[in-house]
Amino acid sequence: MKYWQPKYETMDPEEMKRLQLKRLQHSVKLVYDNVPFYKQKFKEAGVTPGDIKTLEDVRKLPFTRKTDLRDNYPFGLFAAKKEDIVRIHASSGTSGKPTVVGYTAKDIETWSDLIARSLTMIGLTKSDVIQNSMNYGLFTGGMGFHYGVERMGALVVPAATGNTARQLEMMIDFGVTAVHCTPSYAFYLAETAEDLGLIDKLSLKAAIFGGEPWSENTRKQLEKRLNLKAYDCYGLSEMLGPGVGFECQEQNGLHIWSDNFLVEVLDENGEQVSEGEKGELVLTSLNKEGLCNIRYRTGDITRLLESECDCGRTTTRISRLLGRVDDMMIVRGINVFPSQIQDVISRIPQVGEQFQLILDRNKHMLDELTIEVELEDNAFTGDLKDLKAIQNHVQHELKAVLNIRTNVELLEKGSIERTTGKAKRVIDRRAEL
Ligand code: DLL
Repeated sequence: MKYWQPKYETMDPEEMKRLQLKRLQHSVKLVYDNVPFYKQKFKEAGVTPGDIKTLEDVRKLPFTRKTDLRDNYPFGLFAAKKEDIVRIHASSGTSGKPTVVGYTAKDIETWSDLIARSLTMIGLTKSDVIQNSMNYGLFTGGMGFHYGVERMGALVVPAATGNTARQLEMMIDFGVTAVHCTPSYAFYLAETAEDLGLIDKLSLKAAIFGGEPWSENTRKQLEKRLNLKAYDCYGLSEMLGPGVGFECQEQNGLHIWSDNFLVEVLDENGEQVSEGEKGELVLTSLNKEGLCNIRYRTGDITRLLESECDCGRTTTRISRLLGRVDDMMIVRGINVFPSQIQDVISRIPQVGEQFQLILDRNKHMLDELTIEVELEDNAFTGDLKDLKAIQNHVQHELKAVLNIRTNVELLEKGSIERTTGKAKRVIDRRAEL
């Protein structure tokens, strides 16, 4: 089967716009009538549901941010009655209370179908065995994805996270053909499988990576080491969870399910960027009941791509996520994104993929950025001169991209803590000084 819901996946663009407008008008009315927060915000912006006459009118509506969900913790932004909410999930932020999101029974159905669409899109069928190595708690990557696999009719192995050797054993014993995990964890899995000599025993053909940013080089490396095809899955709890955007077999950008989400990519002044330009992804729920977010600022940076794709789907397309607006570090006045550093490191064969960034302030109150990376076993000759040369090379490559001097520290393989979920890459100690 090529498509899960061909009607929506291949809809004529003009018809899709009409559907989006109808659904946008419905969403706006839903929150206006049911969520005091939205009613108040719309009032302040001088807009009512009746003002939304075209899709472009979405720009009259105010933005919503993560802080709005936090300020209305836990259920203040829910658009459905509490008795109609059948499940909650939550995402832990860097500070304060988590963000709580709620789903009606219909939302869970919709979500499962979007995951089933995505899995079908990468060629998986009900004959596949899919291991879900994501945290099964309040995190959406566990149960959210799980129900989608079941919806498609494939066999789901709810492995959750932890015990990497056991994860590999399950993959071998159960004939697992696809795995869903964070890209950070995939490195850990690959490393462990190599150490235990298990790579040849695996029968994985696809991996679905999501939950955090990763790069094209990471794809190349992991595809080679695990002998599979790796696909990008984007999502956020505020919109659903995994499955908001997903790559097809072209592996060239993510399809955003346009019947469910209205996409804007905006510059720092809130203006729509032109095709191919970088900007912040802003999403509006078009088909949600429990939590229906209007113009939600994801904080994620992407590019709008031309919507035509050789896979035949007509949805909006975006590039892989290129970092976060708020992840940006300002080091000696220069904007630095962890994703740029990840990209440089992944192109240097003498060092591994694991890295950690430490920001300090030196005695002259100047920022110091230290990058800890692991030396690959085969790059260690025992000669200090060689180590120094590698260190200089990494520093040089980073300087060329970042335009700032950094301190590179080479560590023994395995020294950087491995993670089963999302990696914590940045330790900022500047405020402590
Ligand atoms: O991470 C949902 C998810 C689970 C997506 C499993 C994919 C797979 P949150 O915990 O709310 O939800 O975090 C959402 O994670 O705004 C991005 O910054 C980041 N993120 C998620 N997927 C990707 C990706 C889940 N493929 C936040 N590439 C988002 C880059 C991603 N960043």
